[in-house]
Amino acid sequence: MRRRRLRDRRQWPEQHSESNMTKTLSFLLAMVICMAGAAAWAATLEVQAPMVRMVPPGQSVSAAFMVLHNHGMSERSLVAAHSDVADAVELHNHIMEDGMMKMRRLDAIAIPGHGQAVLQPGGFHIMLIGLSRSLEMGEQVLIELEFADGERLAVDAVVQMAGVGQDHSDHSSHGD
Ligand SMILES: [Cu+2]
Repeated sequence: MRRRRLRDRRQWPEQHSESNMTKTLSFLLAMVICMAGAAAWAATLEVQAPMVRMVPPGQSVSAAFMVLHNHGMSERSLVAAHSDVADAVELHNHIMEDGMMKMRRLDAIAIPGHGQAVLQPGGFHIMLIGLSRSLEMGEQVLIELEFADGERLAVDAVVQMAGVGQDHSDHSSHGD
């Protein structure tokens, strides 16, 4: 079907020379390899323990945390996140400046090849600004992650108290 469509569009002559056929075959083969490659490549990102911090009704900001695993060789880059529970969704980090913990907006969070990026309280996080509704304990919030190469990954993040289910205890900061 795809072959016919291509042929029609390009209006190839009735009689195909052998080299044309060879070209067609290698083109199709390249496409198949490409598609197989894309599937394998998409599976190289893994999201672990996605969660959204439970906040009291009326509070307008929250944050999402998770661990992003990159099973591929090359670095990946999280460049945006989207969710309909908030008016704006931003990538943030906490930095220590003049002895104070401050939040900074980031353009991207890098996930090294065969490495991970940990989004957790006091560190990298996805900031949910202007919550469009109250969060309920235990509910799942859909968050779409957008990567530099255009890949989008949808994750269901569970609303829970921050710190629960996380490996790293958080003594350093209660600020975020
Ligand atoms: Cu923040």
